[in-house]
Amino acid sequence: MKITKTNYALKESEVTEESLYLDRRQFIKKLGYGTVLLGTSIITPSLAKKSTKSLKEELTDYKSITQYNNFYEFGTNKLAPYENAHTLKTTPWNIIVEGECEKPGNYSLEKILKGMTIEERIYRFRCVEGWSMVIPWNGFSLASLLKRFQPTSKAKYVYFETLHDPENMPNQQQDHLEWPYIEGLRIDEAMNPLTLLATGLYGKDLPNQNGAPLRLVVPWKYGFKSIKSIAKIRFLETQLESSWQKANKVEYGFYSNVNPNVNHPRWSQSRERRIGKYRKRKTLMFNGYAEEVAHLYKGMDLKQNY
Ligand SMILES: Nc1nc2c(c(=O)[nH]1)N[C@H]1C(S)=C(S)[C@@H](COP(=O)(O)O)O[C@H]1N2
Ligand SMILES: [Mo]
Repeated sequence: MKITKTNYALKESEVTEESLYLDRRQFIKKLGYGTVLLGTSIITPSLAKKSTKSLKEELTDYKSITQYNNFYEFGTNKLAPYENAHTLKTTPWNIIVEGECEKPGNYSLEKILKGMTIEERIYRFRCVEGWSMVIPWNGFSLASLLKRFQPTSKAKYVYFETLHDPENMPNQQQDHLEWPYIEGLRIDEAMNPLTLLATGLYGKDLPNQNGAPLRLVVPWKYGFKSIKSIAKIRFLETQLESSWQKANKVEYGFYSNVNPNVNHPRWSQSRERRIGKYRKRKTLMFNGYAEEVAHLYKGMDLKQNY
């Protein structure tokens, strides 16, 4: 099967109830993608295990996921991205790759996606405001893309930039944040198999308000780390300040790991409310992914490195 931008997402009819309960490998087999997908290196045992574990979570409905968003380029209230993001043109889309890697350049996203494997997984995705959603993303692991650019041994961090286009992103004409939006990860965080680049959700192409055509999902970090509409990737030896760090260093740190024991200066991070649910629930360390990611922070004081 040839994978192009248009058939990259699963059809809605393929995201069945059953698909949410099957192990990902079985699911893909059932869909008949078979050989194309199963021979790939990105299907790791930890991913397969993770998917069965997270499959127990009840999904947030499509309407909430796509009409309650943070995308400041299109306005600061939660409905604004749904109302305004249609002005963003997502094809053609290019990604500039710079810095500490062997293969910098200006890449066509369409070309990158051709030949990429599909991953359908459920990722829990949580936001610093104290609400959370469970979203069935589709996309691929960030590592599988970054490896193509051959980062050098000096690449200790990787940074992402959202498109800078004040004409089509009207709020970039206002200074809510310093534009373009930037976010970064330590290279080992970026290479962790849980770190995802999403191209769709619920089997459909990613809506603009959720960060089309390509957005980061870091399931164990607060929502703002998940940068939308990525137009640039930079490999760096040193840390930079992200947009939120620049906006408020005291409130937003580089790591931004979900941590119920470390509060945001203005609110507790010990509990959260799932969108659509009344009762609050306890927030889990690393958003429930401690088994997969706690080793990345071994020996670090997470109160200092918030
Ligand atoms: N470019 C860009 N990316 C962004 C944001 C933004 O304002 N601009 N908001 C972040 C925040 S604060 C959150 S909570 C998530 C929201 O993602 P969602 O709207 O798909 O739920 O996107 C993150 N990525
Ligand atoms: Mo957020």
